[in-house]
Amino acid sequence: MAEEKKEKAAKPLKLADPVAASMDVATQEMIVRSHDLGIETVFDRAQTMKPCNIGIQGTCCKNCSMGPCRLPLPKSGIEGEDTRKGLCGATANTIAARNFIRMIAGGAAAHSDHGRCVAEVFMSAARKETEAYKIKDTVKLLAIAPHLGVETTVEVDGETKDRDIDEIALEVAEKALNEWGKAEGELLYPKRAPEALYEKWKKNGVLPRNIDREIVEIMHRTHMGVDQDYRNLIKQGTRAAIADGWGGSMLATDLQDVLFGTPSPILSEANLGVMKEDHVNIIVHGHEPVLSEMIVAVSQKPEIIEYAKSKGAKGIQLGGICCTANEILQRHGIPTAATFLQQELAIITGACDAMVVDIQCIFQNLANVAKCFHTKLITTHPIAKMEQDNVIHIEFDEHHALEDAERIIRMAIDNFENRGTEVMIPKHKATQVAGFGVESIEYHLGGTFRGSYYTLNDNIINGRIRGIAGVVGCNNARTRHNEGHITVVKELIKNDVIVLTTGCNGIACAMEGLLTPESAAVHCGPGLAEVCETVGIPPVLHLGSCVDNSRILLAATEVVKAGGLGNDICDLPVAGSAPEWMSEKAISIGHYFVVSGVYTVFGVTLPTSGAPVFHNYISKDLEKIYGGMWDIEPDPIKHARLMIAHIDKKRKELGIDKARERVLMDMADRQALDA
Ligand code: SF4
Ligand code: MSK
Repeated sequence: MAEEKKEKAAKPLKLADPVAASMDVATQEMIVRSHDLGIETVFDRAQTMKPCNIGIQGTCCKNCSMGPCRLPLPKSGIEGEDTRKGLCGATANTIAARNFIRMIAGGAAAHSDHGRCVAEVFMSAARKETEAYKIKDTVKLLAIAPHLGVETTVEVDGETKDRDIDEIALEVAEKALNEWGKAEGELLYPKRAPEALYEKWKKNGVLPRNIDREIVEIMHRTHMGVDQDYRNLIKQGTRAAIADGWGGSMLATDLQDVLFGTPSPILSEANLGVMKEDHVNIIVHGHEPVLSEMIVAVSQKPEIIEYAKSKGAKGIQLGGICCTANEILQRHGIPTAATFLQQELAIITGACDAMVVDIQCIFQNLANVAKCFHTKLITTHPIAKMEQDNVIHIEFDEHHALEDAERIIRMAIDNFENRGTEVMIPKHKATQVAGFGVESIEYHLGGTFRGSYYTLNDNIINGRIRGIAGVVGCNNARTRHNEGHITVVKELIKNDVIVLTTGCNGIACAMEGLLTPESAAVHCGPGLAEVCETVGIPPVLHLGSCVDNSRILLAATEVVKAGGLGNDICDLPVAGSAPEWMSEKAISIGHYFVVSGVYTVFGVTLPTSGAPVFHNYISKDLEKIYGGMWDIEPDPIKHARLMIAHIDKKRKELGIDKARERVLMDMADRQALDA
């Protein structure tokens, strides 16, 4: 028996098949290298560790120590009354709803706590307590001030004068920070939604009171023995999700834009091939731009570049992973090194001199991989440390931000000479144009005379653009890396649906070359290709990081405002998707899309399958209340077609389905003429 046990423990990890694990060639090459070097990655662990069959259905409750109570759906399904219950009597619906809204709480907390951190730095900048951060984009400051109830003008002796910008910044900082914990009233930003949507939220009693309260209330309601009605539970999930999308995330995006600049289209590159063998490679990874902005600034200082050269490097190459990548990409064109699932591979190149991590989506296994190389792994945030002893913690503080950034960069430079001989950087990288946002879409697709989103709406109405899709979210090691993302997006643009992307979907699309205007001629249907060619935009517009999904909400609001496509987001020919989601943040994002009126399809799986009544409620019934609904479809082609079918349904309801038929006929006629 002891022998048998020993043999079991010594059993080698099952290795991933590189081609089955990822569609990306650089990733495949690096998985092979990891196997050659005997270093385990997430792709291998996904072979060995299989998900829990009950957890995946959403019906395992461990909210008290009488459990865990596990209520899987019987293989034969449920016939008649569903008698499954936990020790306390909790039904499968209650358990799945509790788990689901706890995921919303986790996601909303992550986005919103990130936002709070930015708001605190913003306050320091407004008070001029720090040299490192300044109010950079005063136009954006003036644009957001009224939404926070801050006046931008003042009456002096009967005359209207512009208010002092420092005064406005300070009041914006105070009002913004107040949104997390104010004692009375309701959150201010949801009023930015179309009026019909705001009224719907009001009528249904889901307007958030403040950001923190809605998250705390989820933890209370889901405690053992509190809320036991899946409809009431998801109602609170709705309140917290709105507090995320139209609160914490939107504030994070806005305040980051004011501090660091509102993005505008910018040229860059993506994939592991952006790392350079003869440069000091510093990879920043996580979500918050407050430190990475400083790293960008310091890395460009002539004396720092000279220091790198004095150590034998030709310069400093910054690269990003996950949404820290998206933040510095959209404002500075810093290339994107990797998606979420490639993070270990960036170190396995042997050329990563320092990996600087902040918060969210960081694998603890990075520390184990870093041990095999010279890479300095540096944690920087007080709430995100690692237990392994090779990890260096340099706590970042906005009051000495530039000094912290310089210390980190010098550490990376000093580490350059410690590289082993075994460096292998895959050659693969692709060009991308990123940095789109509500403002730049207006610039590219707005009307000359009427401003706003007139041209975009016009092209939707005349059918050249069939509809708009927001395709976002993570990678998931339970499915082939990037395949869901790329297949869904290609199917959409082939059918003239313009795609707005964020997060790791944006990175995946960049790696596939879909973020260039030239890709329109290759991959798009004739209508969308014509629009992209005319205005010079890619068919997939990268709007930034996870918190920047708020840009998609505001872009949809602008489409409503521009007119001709109904009065509410749920009237628009739009759909949402997260083909390879994995994080709690994705569930919060998905839910605020749904309750903002967007039909939203998730890939992989949804933790509701063990509770069909609850699942039915968040799909069919929520549509009757908010106009949006959840759906699940793991097959990426079917997934995209569900979205297109929804877009067509909305076109029909708007009475613009005929216009599209006519345009397609025109194209066919034109093609016939060309032949
Ligand atoms: Fe089981 Fe109820 Fe406790 Fe959950 S709360 S673990 S269902 S007894
Ligand atoms: S980083 S949350 S894996 S998108 Fe925002 Fe990517 Fe998902 Fe993290």
